[in-house]
Amino acid sequence: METWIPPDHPRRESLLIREKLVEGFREGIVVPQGLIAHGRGECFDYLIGERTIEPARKAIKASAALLLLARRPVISVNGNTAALVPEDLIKLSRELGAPLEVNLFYRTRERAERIARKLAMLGAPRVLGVDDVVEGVPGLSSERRLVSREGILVADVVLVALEDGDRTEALKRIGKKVIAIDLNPLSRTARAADITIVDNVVRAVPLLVEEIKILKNRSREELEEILKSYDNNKVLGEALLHIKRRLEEISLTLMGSGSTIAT
Ligand code: PTJ
Repeated sequence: METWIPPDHPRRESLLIREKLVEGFREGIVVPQGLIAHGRGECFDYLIGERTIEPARKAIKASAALLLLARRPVISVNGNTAALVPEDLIKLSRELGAPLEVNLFYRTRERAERIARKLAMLGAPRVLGVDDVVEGVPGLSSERRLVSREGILVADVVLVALEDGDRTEALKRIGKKVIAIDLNPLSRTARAADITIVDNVVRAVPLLVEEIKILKNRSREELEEILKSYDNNKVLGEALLHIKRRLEEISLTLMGSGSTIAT
């Protein structure tokens, strides 16, 4: 990727992530609205401190357990995740033997094909959601209602990221378990999902792959035990408290250091 960002720029990592999205936009993978959605995510990432916080680690462990217990897990891919973490999603798909499914809010056939082609070119074993879609999510009027007959329609667990609350709620209504990756702990998706990983997809997906490798050989009983002790509302509350404490600390440090204008 060509970039003008200086190697010593203090916000280089964050700027490089933006570049990936801009490149995805130029390739016709990301929609302009995806750039705006990312900005909202960046803001929450700034508030949590741009690192994977403890509540997210708990959610990642529970997600790994749920995905390993699932009979038919499916990984939903949109424009932003296809631009940001395509290789990691493919690793996740391989590790679980679960298909990737293109599912878009701003769906056009051309963009769905483009995303599927990109994933296939990078080595994805199975990509659904282009020619195989049916109207499979009752009560959902957005294009996200179009789901694969062999994927989300028959899945028991669906992993979503940068999602709209409507679909998460609709998937729950038809009996799916939903795992969401969302930097905003207040979003409807975050609150409706069974497990919410409050973290940036660029950190969360690789960590999820690692956790699945660790838990892969555990018994069903052990995995079920992990899920029994998991409480999503508690984890969301902990994420919010983390933000509150962090802001308090920063505020007190600022106020203690003083900054009067010399005259
Ligand atoms: O590719 P499409 O057509 O499916 O459209 C995708 C977008 C992202 C445009 C669509 O799903 C959308 O509008 O999403 P929302 O409703 O804006 O929700 C995005 C959520 O993801 C917000 O809560 C953001 O805080 C969060 N978010 C943004 N960037 C990241 C993120 N969460 C994790 N990692 C990020 N990098």
